Amino acid sequence: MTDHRTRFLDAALRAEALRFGEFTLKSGRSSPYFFNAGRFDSGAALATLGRTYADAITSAGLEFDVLFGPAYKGIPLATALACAMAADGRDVPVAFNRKETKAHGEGGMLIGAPMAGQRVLIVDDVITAGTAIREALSLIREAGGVPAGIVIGLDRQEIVSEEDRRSAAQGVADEHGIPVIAVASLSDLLDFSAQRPELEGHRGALANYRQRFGATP
Ligand code: OMP
Repeated sequence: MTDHRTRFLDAALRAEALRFGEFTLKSGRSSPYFFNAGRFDSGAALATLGRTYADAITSAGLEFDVLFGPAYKGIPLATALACAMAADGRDVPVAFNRKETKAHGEGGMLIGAPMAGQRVLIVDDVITAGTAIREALSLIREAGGVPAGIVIGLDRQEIVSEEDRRSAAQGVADEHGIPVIAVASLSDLLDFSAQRPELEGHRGALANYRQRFGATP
């Protein structure tokens, strides 16, 4: 496992952003684990998170002009990532959206750097079935931007559906012709849990879940 994966999973455990138990997902599936990026709720935790995203992007060699953080959870993620990149000497523009249209003031749904004609990298928390990411892709295209890729914290590597057994990340990558990369994945979590005695009791449930909903690699 490359270092940013371990640092990400470590930080997620420490922040209790990664929890084990029984959780109902947006897709209706019942999962033995859940990733809640909202638990990265301090400056230090967000700085660590931003660093792991920046390192994952560098190691994947993604090219883009603007970062886009979809409301709500993508907003602090894109911001933390932009700060980490600035510390590395690259000042990258950042944009995000609001969920409600605002009729007064500056109006509109988009805030921050213009996306028209720019290669836009979407920054989000997690991909399960890919619904949230597809919405963000439409927003960028409506703004005249060119989606250049997607970076997420955790790829749950789940099948799109019983009929389409690709992972949702793979489905989105194929459909839109852009790379989808993750700081860490369910496979990384399984490897990581083998090194952590405190996670020993959860390994069986994670492996069963992957057996049931995991995508064909
Ligand atoms: P998809 O839209 O199905 O890809 O699911 C992504 C969304 O699911 C996220 O934006 C969250 O709202 C939620 N989610 C998590 O935050 N963490 C998880 O571990 C799993 C989910 C989920 O419901 O699948």
